Amino acid sequence: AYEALTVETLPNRLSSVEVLAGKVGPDPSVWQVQEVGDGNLNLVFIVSGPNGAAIVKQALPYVRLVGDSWPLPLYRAFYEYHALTRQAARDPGSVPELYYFDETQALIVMEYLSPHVILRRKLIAGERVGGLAEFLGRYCARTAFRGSELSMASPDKKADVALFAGNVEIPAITESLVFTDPYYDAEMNNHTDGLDPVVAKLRADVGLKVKAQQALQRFVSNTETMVHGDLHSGSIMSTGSDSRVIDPEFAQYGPMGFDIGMLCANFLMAYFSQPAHRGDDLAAYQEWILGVITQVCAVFESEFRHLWKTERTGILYPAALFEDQGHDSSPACDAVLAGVWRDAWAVCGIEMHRRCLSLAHNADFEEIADTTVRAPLEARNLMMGAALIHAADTLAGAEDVCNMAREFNGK
Ligand code: SR1
Ligand code: MG
Repeated sequence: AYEALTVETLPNRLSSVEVLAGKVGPDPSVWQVQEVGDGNLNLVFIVSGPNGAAIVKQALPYVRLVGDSWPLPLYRAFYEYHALTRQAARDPGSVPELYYFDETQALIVMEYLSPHVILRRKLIAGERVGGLAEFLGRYCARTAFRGSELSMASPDKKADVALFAGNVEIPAITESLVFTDPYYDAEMNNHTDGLDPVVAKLRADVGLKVKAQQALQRFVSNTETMVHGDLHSGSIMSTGSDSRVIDPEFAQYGPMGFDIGMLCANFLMAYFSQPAHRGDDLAAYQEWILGVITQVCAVFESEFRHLWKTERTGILYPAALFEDQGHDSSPACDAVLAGVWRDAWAVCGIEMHRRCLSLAHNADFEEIADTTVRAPLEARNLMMGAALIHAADTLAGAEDVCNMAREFNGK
């Protein structure tokens, strides 16, 4: 039967997991175990010993952030395991190496990334990460393209959509906390003192709520690729020059623009929160963040177009209809990408809202202790989120988005 691990019980309970003993050391009595989970849901242990270290991640049967009043199925570890295997195949080297999975115990043993730290911590500390935009742009394009019928054989895609359709409660969190709760007085919501007038303005904007619900409709009904589902800066670990994506327990089949939209939102929130974290180098660091957004989007586009030309092996836009007849298929690629960006910018604005208004906030703003400093920065972020949602169909590209951010940052 399932039993949550503790720092004390882990060595005995996992002593027979050979791959763990191989990574850490053969004698569990000398393993050192630290619980380091700082997310909203799970237990995360670093297990170290004479041979090295490994991560043991175990799902809890409830939401850690809230407590056992909010039960949550253990099966999310199953989907995380399957998502990790697909991400590793679709963008090799982008995720931690998987060592072992125990479905009953809802636990995954995987590579200990060191000296990587959570990217959000680096952004708050004003650190730069080499190759970040290239890595993330490629990751988003490869996983979007290779998880869709642009690349996958139709029966494989259908089987995978069916597999992930068993994950009900986890996407439901996103459906409510991300897409819906920010726009009404939901029970678990909270926001910083001083934001009431901005919040009232957003909730009075019927057009905005329609657009947010349209984005939700696409999120729940458009299963075009396997998305990470929670690609924020806390789901990325980096050194000064290397990055990996972690934590795909929110994986589901959804719109191709979802991950890159959520990702850009988290860079924008890092941008808007910087005045509280930086001194002299504020302007330069904020511009570095905007440069990352621009570059992520440019790399996404160029990688997606490259895959379109070289790996279009699925049922969609087959060469038989285009290249084989001497027709250029790039207008079709343009049209697909236009849909991706429309979805991405809408999700981006919605994520900017939910992290200030719904249950789960982010450290970029939350660690600004003085709420008279925090509230105006969050207000800029909220207003830009609304502008993005309204303009999602018509934005020319990431440069437009960055110019919009510069404008709101000056307000
Ligand atoms: C109750 S879970 C709240 C949030 O934590 C996860 O990391 C997801 O972002 C989710 O929306
Ligand atoms: Mg997570």
